Formats: sequence, C-alpha cells, structure tokens
Amino acid sequence: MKKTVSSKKTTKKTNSKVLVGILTGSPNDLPTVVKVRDTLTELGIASEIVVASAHRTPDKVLAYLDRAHKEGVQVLIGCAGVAAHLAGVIAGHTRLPVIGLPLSGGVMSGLDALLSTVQMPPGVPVATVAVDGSKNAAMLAARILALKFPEINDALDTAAKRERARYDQTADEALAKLIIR
Ligand code: AIR
Repeated sequence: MKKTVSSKKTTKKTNSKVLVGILTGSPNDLPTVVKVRDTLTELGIASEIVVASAHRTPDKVLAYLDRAHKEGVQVLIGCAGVAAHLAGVIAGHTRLPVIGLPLSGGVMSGLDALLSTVQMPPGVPVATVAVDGSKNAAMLAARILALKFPEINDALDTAAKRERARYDQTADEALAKLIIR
C-alpha cells in the first residue's frame, strides 16, 4: 500500500520498525493527527500515518490492517471526526490494542466523534482519549509498547522527568512574577 507517511526523524532510535499504525479518516485531519506521530517520534517509536475512511474507503482500511498484521505493527490508532466509526471498525478486525482519537469539527465540536468512538459494544474495546487528544493517544500507545520494549519504558521515564522539570520551572516563574508585582 502506498501513501503512508512514516516517521523519519527519531531522536533516540530504539526501533526503526513501524510499531504504531495511525489511521485517519480524512486528509483534513492531518494537522491534528501529525502531533500523534511527532510525540511517538520524540519517544523513539516508529509509526506510519494512513489516510483511510471507514465509510469512504473501507476497503483501504482492511487492506492496511492486513499489511499491518503481516509487518508486525503492535498498536493501532484510529482518528476520525463527526460519525467517527474508524477506530471501532479497526477494533472489529484485529486483536491488536486499538486507541480511538475523536477529532473536533462539525456542528458538535467533537462530541459526536467522542461518542461514536467511545461507545463500543462489550467485547470490542476502543481505548478512547479526549477530543483532539493527540498527545495522549501517542502516550497511551507508548505505555502499551513499554510492556514489551524496555527502551520505550526508559524513554517514557526520561520524558516524564523532563515534563516535571518544565512544569516546576513554569510554576516557579509564574509565582516569581506575582511576588514582583
Ligand atoms: N470521516 C471520514 N470518513 C468517515 C468519517 N467519520 C471524518 C473525517 C473528518 C470528517 O469526517 O475523519 O474528520 C470530515 O471529513 P472531510 O474529508 O469532509 O473533511
């Protein structure tokens, strides 16, 4: 299958093999979806983005899943807006863990996508993150992979320490400004 965008830049190259397949329903979703790829790349996790719609190109979704299984992809992320059935359709065709990323847009600002993604029937789970929650979709994929890949666990530790330091520094600076005033 062509027209996939793989992560080329990995800050810490732990594994060049694609571990995460990110599917999204429209090219218009890409500005939000690329943030999933970027967060994974920062953690040294190779991923690929595929534009395929559960409604417009269902055959393409299934063809990608077939390839992903053969190539050893470990986690799938389904991203879509409005009637967002992509993650659910993926979950119906795989045993791999599926993360749903509902996207905003449309008349309901993402509430429609959130419900369409999260309200799965018992037995077919989709781990759904917040509307436009690109970072958490990537972080959840990383946590799943960390069970199997120690280097990803290490990358998550390092990222958590960095975030903590940044948070503390921002808090200190904000408090210092209050005291100066
Ligand atoms: N979509 C595409 N096929 C099925 C769904 N649910 C979603 C896309 C996008 C929204 O419909 O994920 O968020 C609108 O798509 P477009 O291409 O009209 O901008």
